Amino acid sequence: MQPSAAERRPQSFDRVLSSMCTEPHPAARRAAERFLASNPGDPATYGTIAELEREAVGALAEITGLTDAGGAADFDSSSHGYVTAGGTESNIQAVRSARERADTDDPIVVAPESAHFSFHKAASVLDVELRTVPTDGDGRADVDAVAAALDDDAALVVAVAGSTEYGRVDPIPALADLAVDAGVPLHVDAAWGGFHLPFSGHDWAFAVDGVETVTIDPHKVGRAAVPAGGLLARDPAALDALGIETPYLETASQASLTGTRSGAGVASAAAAADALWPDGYRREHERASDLAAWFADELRGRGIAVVEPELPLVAFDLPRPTFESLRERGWRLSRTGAGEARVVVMPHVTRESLSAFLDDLDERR
Ligand code: 0PR
Repeated sequence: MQPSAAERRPQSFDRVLSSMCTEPHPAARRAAERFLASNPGDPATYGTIAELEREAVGALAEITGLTDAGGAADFDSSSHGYVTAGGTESNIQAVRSARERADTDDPIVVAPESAHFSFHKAASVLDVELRTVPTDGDGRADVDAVAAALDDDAALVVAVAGSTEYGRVDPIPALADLAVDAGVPLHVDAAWGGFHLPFSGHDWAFAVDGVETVTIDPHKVGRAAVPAGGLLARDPAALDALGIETPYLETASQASLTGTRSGAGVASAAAAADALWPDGYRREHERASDLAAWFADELRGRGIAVVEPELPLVAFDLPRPTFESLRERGWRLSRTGAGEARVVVMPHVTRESLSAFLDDLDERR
């Protein structure tokens, strides 16, 4: 007989290789449990979680280069962002804000085809046209193709910093130049990549003029609890554009898409950043990058074609029968649209787990 829901245990992360979720940091887990019943959507009632949200957004502002390390004394984090329910909400809200601020009746969002499917949801919900353009041969946005897709109705350009399938980082400075010339904001989706990029040497966020909004998810590489996401805006007006009057709450306006929100997500995002920013995240970036490079070498040594990793995500050729038989052995793998297997080197993925995976792979080839 199945144990009751209260007694069931989640599956272990040991063989989970393509998820972008991971084990939360122990401090994040404890904070999540304490704030399970607090609603950051009602900050005047739940003041402590509102304060933790300001801290979490303050940390995300440092990570994305909106403020310097230590934060600016007069920086009001609550007017520059909030903790969302994940990358999908952040991307929908970035599109919504751009639509509200654009001077056109038929707004268009231009995005590389590598953009996450949440932009298709955004276009559908918000009744805007999503114009996707091809990527270059290596999976990054093609700047000329983006330029060609811009016209007077363009409301937003999207860049991806850490693509879902290949971990690619678009040429953000070039896309930002284009966007500035066209008078259109640039949104950067760093939902997964955002906790690696401060250490990888890329120009990717608010340090680049023209980047107006950024998605960065604490519940992925940030090691907060699911589903803590982040939306950041350079200009408070971009967040104001999302505000809806809240007649019966003590606070006058709400920018989030959802109403009641996860106090666990918010508290754990603040606690994880407290524990890990910057040194812990830097160490994890270095560990995961080294491990991805090692794994790519091991695969190549077996004569397997590998997509050279940029951030710690390795895509490689794997015939379908081998893929299926590894899944049957319990390995949780997924495939790119083009059919490669992908391994996302998340904090729970170790040299030991990848060695065990390679042993199973060797047996099946
Ligand atoms: N932007 C990027 C670049 C993403 O990779 C993702 C999620 C999102 C936005 C959307 O984020 P949320 O799912 O938090 O709304 N990418 C993964 C994907 O769709 C999400 C994922 C996570 C899938 C864990 C499976 C899984 O086990 O593949």
